[in-house]
Amino acid sequence: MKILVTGFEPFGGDRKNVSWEAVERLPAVIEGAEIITACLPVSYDRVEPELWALAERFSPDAVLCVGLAGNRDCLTPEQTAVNLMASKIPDNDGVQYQGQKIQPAGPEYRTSALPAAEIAQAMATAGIPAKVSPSAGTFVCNRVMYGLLEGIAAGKGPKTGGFLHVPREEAVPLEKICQGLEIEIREIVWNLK
Ligand code: PCA
Repeated sequence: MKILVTGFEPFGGDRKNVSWEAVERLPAVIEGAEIITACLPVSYDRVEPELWALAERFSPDAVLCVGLAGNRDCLTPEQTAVNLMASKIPDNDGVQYQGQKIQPAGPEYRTSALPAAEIAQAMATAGIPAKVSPSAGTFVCNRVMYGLLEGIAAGKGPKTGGFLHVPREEAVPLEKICQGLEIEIREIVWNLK
């Protein structure tokens, strides 16, 4: 079994992005599954092609994308992606959408293929600050989650996948973020077995 786990490069003037710092530290194998890691660009337009290029290259059974939610104080598995792009800041290509749809003919929302509430509960039980989130926002993280769920629904390769937002290290230490991330991956592997 193979799981593709992605983090994001820094954006918005930050020098690092804790999502990639955490993903980078994952062990090569979790519960017998091979863990493949990659860092995605904070680009509305390039992020999805890059994700599917990785999926084509590695044929993962599941994909978990991880990103930073700088204003949150705990780990938040995402329940839904919305068909909307809008942000107060431009992405790393200088692109800034202000209300455009991701897929003009696509559904308003796509629901995570992963049991987000159960995963948040499993983290909380292990002492990791975590809470399920109803929405991945409207920036690049939501953009890639929507595209990932669309591809899974269309039978593009991975059987399942979803999105995890993590807080800044000032809110939750990196070690705890890494532990929470591993808990989510174990849940994904158990569900696939
Ligand atoms: N967080 C941003 C994009 C990249 C990241 O790590 C977001 O929440 O959309």
